[in-house]
Amino acid sequence: LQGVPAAQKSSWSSFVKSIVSFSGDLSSLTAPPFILSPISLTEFPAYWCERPELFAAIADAKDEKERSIAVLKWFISTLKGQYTSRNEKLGSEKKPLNPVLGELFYGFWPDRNGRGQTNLVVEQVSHHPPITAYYISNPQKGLALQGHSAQKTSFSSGSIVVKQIGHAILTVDLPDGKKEEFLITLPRLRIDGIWYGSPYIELTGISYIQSSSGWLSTIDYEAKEGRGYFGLSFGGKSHFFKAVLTAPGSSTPVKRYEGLWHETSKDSDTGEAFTDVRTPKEEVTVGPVEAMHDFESRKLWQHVARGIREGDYELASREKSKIENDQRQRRRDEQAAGTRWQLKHFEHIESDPVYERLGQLFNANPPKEDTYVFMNNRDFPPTV
Ligand code: 0T9
Repeated sequence: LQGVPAAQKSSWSSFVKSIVSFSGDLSSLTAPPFILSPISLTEFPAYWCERPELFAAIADAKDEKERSIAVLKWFISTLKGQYTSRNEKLGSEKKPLNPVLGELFYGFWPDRNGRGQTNLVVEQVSHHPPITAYYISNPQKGLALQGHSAQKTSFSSGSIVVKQIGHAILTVDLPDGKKEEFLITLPRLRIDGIWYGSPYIELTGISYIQSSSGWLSTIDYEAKEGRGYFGLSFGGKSHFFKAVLTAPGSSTPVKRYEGLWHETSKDSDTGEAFTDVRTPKEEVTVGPVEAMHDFESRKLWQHVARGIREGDYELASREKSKIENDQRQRRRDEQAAGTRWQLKHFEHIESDPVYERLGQLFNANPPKEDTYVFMNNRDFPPTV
């Protein structure tokens, strides 16, 4: 139990036992203080855009094939932030704050060198189970990413296995007035290191990026070895991936890439550099807490977060109880009044038509998924 402070060893052991015998929504389990993160899950969609210039570059690609390559490059370059940044910042993977229904997170990345400003809107659209919807747009470049994220967790031979539910659709407005769409599916996660109290994420399985133009990227996180130009140089290492790009209606790879998604990757055939995320990323800009709506994440959780950061766990748990009691009261009031919580920015639809249409092209499983459509009712830029 090297990751666990002496005073919390027995509470970690009983927490691990409760995970083992539990299936469903892990976010609702009470965990020992050392593993708590002061950051809410509503902040996580910001990982999609911490390299805004790679996002913007999608709009500058010259044709369908190049756009698919630009989307793959941007996607792979987000993985380090999505899946290893808590280890780097907080020492290990930690349990994020479980957002309340209606929790909000707004932010942006400023325009720089003509890349355009990128805006972020996040809303917690369900509490039980937790579902987070997001909309990221760069209007100047004609780019918009809409998605939602939920998880199904189970426990298997010492690891937490997380199936990601949800998908993202990237829409690109082309100069000729047409739109190109990309359906992005999400990999499975394995959370290892649980026994030692120092959890970290490994990606498993396969994910896809299907373009409406027909180009398809298939990303394999479990490939054991590279076989291209680099021989076995990346093989067997953690965070290894291989990706292939196929043309419309063909299954023969036109491009192959491989490498470590948290470091660098290359074109498997030419050895040319593909992604490099060793350089610093740009964190999202948010307004001051004083100017926030009560349900904006950093305002809502500010005292809980301070308690966790400063090791004042009594403060954290007292403040968390206040939030939970307020939520319970709201739900009771709604029930008494026969009303339901109204989402602010998203509208739920049972089946996403873009998912259905693009999913058919690569036999997506499941063939249909629901979605949350952004209502286009947030003005940017916010005042900072
Ligand atoms: C979408 C991402 C997701 C959210 C997190 C599984 C997890 C909640 C969901 C999938 C983002 O785009 C990418 C990264 C990390 C994922 C989290 C890692 C994690 O541990 C939590 C779960 C709910 C736990 O908190 C498990 C208990 C904890 C003690 C293990 C550290």
